[in-house]
Amino acid sequence: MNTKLKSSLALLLPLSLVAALTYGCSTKCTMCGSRSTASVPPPVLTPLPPALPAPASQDDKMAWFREAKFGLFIHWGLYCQPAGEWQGKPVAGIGEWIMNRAQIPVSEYSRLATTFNPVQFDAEAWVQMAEDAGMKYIVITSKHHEGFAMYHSLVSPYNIYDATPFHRDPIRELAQACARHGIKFGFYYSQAQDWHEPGGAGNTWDFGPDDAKDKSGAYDKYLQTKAEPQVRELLSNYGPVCLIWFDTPRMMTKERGQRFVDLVHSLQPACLIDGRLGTSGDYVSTGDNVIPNATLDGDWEVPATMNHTWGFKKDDTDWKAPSDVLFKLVDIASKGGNYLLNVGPTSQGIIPLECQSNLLTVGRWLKVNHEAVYGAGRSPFGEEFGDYSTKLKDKNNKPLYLSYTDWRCTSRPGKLYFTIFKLGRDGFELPAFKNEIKRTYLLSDASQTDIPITTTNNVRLVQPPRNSLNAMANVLVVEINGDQVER
Ligand code: H79
Repeated sequence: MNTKLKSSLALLLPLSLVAALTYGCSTKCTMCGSRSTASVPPPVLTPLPPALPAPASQDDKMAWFREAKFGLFIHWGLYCQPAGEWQGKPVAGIGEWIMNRAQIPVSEYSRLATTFNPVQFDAEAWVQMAEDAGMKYIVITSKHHEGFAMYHSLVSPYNIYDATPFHRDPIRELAQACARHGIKFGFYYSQAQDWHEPGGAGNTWDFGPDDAKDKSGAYDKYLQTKAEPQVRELLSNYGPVCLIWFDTPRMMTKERGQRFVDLVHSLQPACLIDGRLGTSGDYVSTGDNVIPNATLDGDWEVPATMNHTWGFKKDDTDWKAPSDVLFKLVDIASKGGNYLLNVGPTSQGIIPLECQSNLLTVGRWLKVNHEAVYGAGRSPFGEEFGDYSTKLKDKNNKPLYLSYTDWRCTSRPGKLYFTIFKLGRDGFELPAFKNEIKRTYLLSDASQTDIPITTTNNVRLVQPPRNSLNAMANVLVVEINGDQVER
């Protein structure tokens, strides 16, 4: 449309209509918020970097993980097509469990592959989103319990490259994009449950009870002919793998678990193993969406999701608000852990836009306040986390734990970062400690203007300038004498 016509139209028509006439009249997708349905051309494949050398020590091995704090979990599989609905009826529960919850036979469920064609998938866009959200690693489902490989597997034809019209390997494309962006890349792999295989755990509706598979040797056959060879492929063909995220270790004896450990160590000694293999890994995984009430020693990670499902469900748009995600991230970091936060892309290959937008808001905050999060140490306090109610009881009739959400503290030698979520009228009351305070300033203040502290009756109050505050949270840096807090 020429400019003259456009401007004369603009006089007569409302702006939105002009935009529609100018840019094409696409309606907004009610599921993911996307306006476009245009397919994205596949990237040209370039060589991937080699796997990393063996780390010199466990500390060396864990270094990137301890620095990272925030990762993107992606649950993507055939289940994103039914998206929580089977034969016109909603199926309760988490979306990636639909095959189990609706007891769908393998013969029917596997037909989902024939229509899976996520033509809007854009690895570059996903990785850019993760980077902009301030996430340092990505973990994607290479195979979930449904048994479908989301990469080009030579071990089983039940994979996205061979069994779908898409005929591409999104894992390969993501590996390449991650390498380009300096984002670590790892895999979720469901080692025990595989509802597609007669010997895999979990599918009792087609293949009978699991203990029979264990006794007959079918389970070991599944492990040795599918799970182990697929883990071998993932560690051989996709460049450096930062971690493997095993899950639900059903019938995973020490011996069976050790075979996976040996495989990972032999192929990529720098690759971490999560806490759900069935034998001990490199770090502890908390329960799904479970944030501990206090600091935990050692290395650990909270797997959690942006809404109430992991795989995409069309009727779950209850995204966590940016302020909630930010609180959880700082809360977890202050307790010594990492936050692996999940999104479920659609069958078109789109991460729902509102979910993206909330993550990007967190990323903008982190751009300013990154020093308080990445590589930062635990809180030296603890009273900020919460306390047990003197009145209310939990479901086990024990005193109910009430979480406080006013502030969290992270640390570095000689520095405390108080991330303040709720600033009282009188300012922020510093917790008691003996160290002399050298300087106090807002992390968002490039000039690091010192904020005076007023002390009355041994209570130290800091009153940050109100005009420059972020609506979600503000980080007060307190530089102290001595590396550690003395109380
Ligand atoms: O991948 C995500 C979940 O699918 C997976 N872990 C996260 C990271 C997971 N596997 N099992 N579980 C979580 C526990 C599942 C419990 C339930 Fe159910 C699934 C509750 C409702 C559906 C199984 C089926 C138990 C009751 C019905």
